Amino acid sequence: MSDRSPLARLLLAPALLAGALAAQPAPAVAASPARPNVLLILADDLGFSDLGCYGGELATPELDALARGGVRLSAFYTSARCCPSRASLLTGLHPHEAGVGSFATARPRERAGPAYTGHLLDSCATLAELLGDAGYSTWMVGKWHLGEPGPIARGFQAYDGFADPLAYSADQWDPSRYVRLAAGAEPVPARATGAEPFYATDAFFDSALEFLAAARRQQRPWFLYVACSAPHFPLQAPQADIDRLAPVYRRGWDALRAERFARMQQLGLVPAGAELPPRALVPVDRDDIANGYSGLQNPAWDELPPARREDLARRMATFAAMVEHVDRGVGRLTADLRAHAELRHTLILFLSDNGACYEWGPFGFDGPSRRGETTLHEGAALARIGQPGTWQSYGSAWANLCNTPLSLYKHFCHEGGLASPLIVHWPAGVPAREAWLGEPAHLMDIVPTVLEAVGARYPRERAGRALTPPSGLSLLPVLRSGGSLSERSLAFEHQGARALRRGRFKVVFGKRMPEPARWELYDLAADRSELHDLAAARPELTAELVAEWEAWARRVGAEPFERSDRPPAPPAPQIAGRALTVRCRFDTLGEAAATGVLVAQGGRQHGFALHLVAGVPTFDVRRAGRVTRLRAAAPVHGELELTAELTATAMTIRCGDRVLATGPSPGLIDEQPIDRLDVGEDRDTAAGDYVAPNRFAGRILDAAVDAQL
Ligand SMILES: [Ca+2]
Ligand SMILES: [Ca+2]
Repeated sequence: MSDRSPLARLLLAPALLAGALAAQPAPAVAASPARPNVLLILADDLGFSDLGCYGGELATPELDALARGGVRLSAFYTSARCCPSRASLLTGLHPHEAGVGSFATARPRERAGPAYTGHLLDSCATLAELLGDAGYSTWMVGKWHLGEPGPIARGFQAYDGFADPLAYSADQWDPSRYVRLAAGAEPVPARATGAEPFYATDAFFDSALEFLAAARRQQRPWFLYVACSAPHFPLQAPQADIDRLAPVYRRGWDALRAERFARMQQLGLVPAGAELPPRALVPVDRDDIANGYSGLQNPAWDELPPARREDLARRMATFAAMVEHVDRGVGRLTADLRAHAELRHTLILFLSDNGACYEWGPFGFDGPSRRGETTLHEGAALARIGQPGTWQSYGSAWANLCNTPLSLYKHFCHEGGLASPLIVHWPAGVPAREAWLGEPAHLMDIVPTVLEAVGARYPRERAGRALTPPSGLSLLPVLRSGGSLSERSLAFEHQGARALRRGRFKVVFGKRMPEPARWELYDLAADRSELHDLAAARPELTAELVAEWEAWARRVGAEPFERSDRPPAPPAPQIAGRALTVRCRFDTLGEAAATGVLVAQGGRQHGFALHLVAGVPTFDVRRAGRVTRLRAAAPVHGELELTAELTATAMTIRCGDRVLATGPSPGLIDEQPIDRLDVGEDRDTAAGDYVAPNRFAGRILDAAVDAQL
């Protein structure tokens, strides 16, 4: 970074940007029927039925107009979370093939394999790179969330968005969280701090318009990727919008869910006669962050105290206002395209990156995620919701509304995690279609679709590197004339959640449920809400689809397969009624406050876990669901060996010969756990008081469990 003042760097920005543009190849021709412009707009954590044209009560007239002039898909799928979805969207690959099967991270797990590298692999090309090669100018605003290499290194000429390429969210009101990047130039602030009221979603669309103006000067077709960070938390929006929308949401999620469902039936998105599912379950998690509803159904609106309802209505009104700002931004872009006679020759795609987000209980949270704080705002404090300095989510019950009538939420491979709206608008290339296009499609199809639309091919290699061939298929034939793609299955894996859809049937494996996770089978043609599990009635079909999922998981390196460089966990020892000695030698790889499981056996009923919490050696023993925790007094780091002992009378943690902590025993674990023995993580349900799998990012050098009668 330069040591010039931020203001000097800001003033340099236009010159640097112009310099970056001048370095591009000579102008060719602007958009044409054969080479349309491409405008890809991504919303963040928008629910399946939030848009007006999908049945939502949110006012989204601009997106509804695009839908009327284009095509809407009813079975479009994402990847259950922001970063894997973005990886898939930009590369035409499954997230695992692109290197982002789980989180984007600068510190991939030691033995997780290339599917979990945490940034885009060299073996994939981005849509920006491919369209740049095809002579397009390439622009991005918003949320990257794929770490380094960032948007410029991966093919965009200019970027205006998150300063932190790994960030999953940022304060919408704080301009210092955003940066402008251009090829060959130093980063500069996206906006002068304090110069004018800053609101990120509006600022992203300001920049998008600015980029369009710059693109036109280049006389080439352009690709603009608008990656909104709305309506992801923190829920923030101008107060007047929230005031206006709050009365809608004071009516509560039960009434609004029923109304959405009825509208979806009128729109033909849900079959007439379908049943509205009961309120969704709150996933099993720490009771503090789940607002006391861990494993329970979301509460009825009318049963909540008035003060809670007021607080929640404003949270949801803030979410709705964020979506309205996205819609208005889309309207500004389409007006600009119309004014420049470009709308006809621009392929516009609008989608969300995953389903609505439940984090973490029905009342939402305040402040850092997972800290377990939910503030009930009353009186004058209500008006502060969503304003500068706040950080709020809206919780699981509103997310349930936003995903009406689908099952569960973001994080899950049930339909509520994976299903997104997709609107395609391209007057010169795709005729408007009133009926829903029901062909199952996936965001990895966007790259092949766009490449076919612009007449480009996916190359076998690029810049001397062999590329993984795209796993997606071009949707253009079905967008143009309906019908079906060649028969294929769509498979998913994200942090333990799994699914495979083939034709009308889907197998799905849950997590964080009160019952142990197992494969479920649904007939989505009859039961899109995944209410009637057919696995027991159709065991052969279930096994066939599960085997297909496993073959896919092995092929793309999705967990639990292909982690060949991680030593297989030893067979789980018999521990019921025995004294235990758990030993682990490990290296935190320079991390001073590492967190994660060293050795764990068992799950949410019985088991033990030796783990680190911000570097502090911690020993959890779970008996009949209850955890007894022993903690060392201070954190550790580096390469060392810890030993944890459980006897009938004591729990002890040692480092070598030194006792770090000792305390009374809750007794021996008196039943053999169902979950296996794990090293470096805790699969399936959590033996300790944390969220499974709670992976350790360091290196496990050796581990053993000794059980003595
Ligand atoms: Ca997201
Ligand atoms: Ca476990």
